Amino acid sequence: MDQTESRRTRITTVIEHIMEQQRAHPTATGEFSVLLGGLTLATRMISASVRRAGISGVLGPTGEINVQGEVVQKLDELADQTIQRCLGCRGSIGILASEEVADPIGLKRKEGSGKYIVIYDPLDGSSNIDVNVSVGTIFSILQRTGVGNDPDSLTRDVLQPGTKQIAAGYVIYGSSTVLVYTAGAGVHLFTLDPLIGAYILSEENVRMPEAGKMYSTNEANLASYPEGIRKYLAWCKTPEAGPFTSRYIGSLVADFHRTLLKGGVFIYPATAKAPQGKLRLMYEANPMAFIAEQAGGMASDGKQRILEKEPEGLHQRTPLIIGSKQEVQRVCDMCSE
Ligand code: FBP
Repeated sequence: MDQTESRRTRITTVIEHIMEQQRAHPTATGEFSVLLGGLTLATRMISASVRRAGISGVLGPTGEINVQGEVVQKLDELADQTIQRCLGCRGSIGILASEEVADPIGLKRKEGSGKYIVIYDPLDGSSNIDVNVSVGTIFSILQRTGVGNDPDSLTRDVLQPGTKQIAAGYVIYGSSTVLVYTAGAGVHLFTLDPLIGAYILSEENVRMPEAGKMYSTNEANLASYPEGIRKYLAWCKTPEAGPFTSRYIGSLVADFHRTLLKGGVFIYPATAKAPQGKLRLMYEANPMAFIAEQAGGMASDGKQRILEKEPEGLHQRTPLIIGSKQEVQRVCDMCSE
């Protein structure tokens, strides 16, 4: 029985898995697994809230508008507060940056290094919350480069390119709750066992298929898509290319998770409504791009590798083309013709 087989049959929790990975790092202090412990606790609490949403009065809007100009859903707010509570008390974290909060939050540290930055989308797929369709939490982890706690120093520290991520992941609250993460040594899946309340290793070193005849995009926006994207989607419908199928859930976590496991391509380009694209670079595109590349896939904005984009703002948007290498490359080739 090989090591992976024995690890799976041995019931491995996510914290054990990361501690085993960290053992390979001579400089590891255990602070990272404490951080991840905070994230797994927060997402287990959010998972419980999502599952009971219809009977606990947390469906619907709060009436607030967030920094994106979007109506804040009660579950968005609950998820954000839960993450701030669970991570705010962990000494290894120096800065939190949330989709729901305009500026990075500096955490004054008595103990602990405060060396980590956690950038996150507390509840992705807001338009699907009230209709019981999969939503999720997305996170990206960086290391602080500075020490200041004034707003400029915090923002300067957060605005690092995706190549600087030391870990990234997401939790999808679907038919089951699944945590997917990478710390730069492959992509691993953990399923939350609601009976014991622990994330258990369910798949290790996941590989995204090199190709896949499935595209995922909101074709209602087709008329205002860039020409290269329209060309690619038209090509997918030709006998020469086909048969392709189309799948679009409208929650990035769910559409990306399917693409990770089954292959294909997810496309959210610039549109008339969103000339820079809709999805956010720091807490949607970068973490998904890190996972995609670690699984053998690819992520681009049509011109540039997502992970090499120099960020200019915490909430900046970007076009996103992500998925199987062959498909993403084909889309980019058609965009550059
Ligand atoms: P938030 O819900 O976190 O704001 O994320 C944006 C999002 O819902 C993505 O999950 C999804 O891919 C996209 O917007 C759907 O956009 P549209 O409704 O325009 O297709």
